[in-house]
Amino acid sequence: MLSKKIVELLNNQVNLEWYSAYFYLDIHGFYMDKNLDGFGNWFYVQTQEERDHAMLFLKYLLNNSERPVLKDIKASTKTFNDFREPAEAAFKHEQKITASINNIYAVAYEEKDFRTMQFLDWFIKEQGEEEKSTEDIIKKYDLFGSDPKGLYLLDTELATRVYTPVTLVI
Ligand code: OFO
Repeated sequence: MLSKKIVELLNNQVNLEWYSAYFYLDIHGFYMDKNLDGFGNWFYVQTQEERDHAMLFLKYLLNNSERPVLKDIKASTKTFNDFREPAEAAFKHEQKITASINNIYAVAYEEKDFRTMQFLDWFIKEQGEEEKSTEDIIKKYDLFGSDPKGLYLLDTELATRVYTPVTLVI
């Protein structure tokens, strides 16, 4: 049985993951509107992954006989002045998500909730990848983004990202 505190944190994480999906959908729209379809594609795939993350937290609650409590999903209020800012916002956002997951892990550890710790292991690793992949876009943009041909090639590279459904067994 999960503690009240863990249930509350997991419900909050469901909402955060949906917010991530919504946030990246907004960034997708920003880039598509600027005809950077590769950047747009990358963030659309990211949106799909975030939806999968939300559903995994939701399923974990259900598997533990807890009815998920769905909350309102905030709309992003961010505005962007150049092509770099959305990637930077995404990197910062992922750092916040990492902190949130680490916090759930720390509470589970305190409570000796080994099941939740094991469930979260995948997310701990995933957050390392999430931070790296968003930071990589910033680094590549800094290297090539100011040159139109470089920007075009980077956009072409980001267009190749393909959505693969998360197949975590929980
Ligand atoms: Fe769900 O990893 Fe990003 O936010």
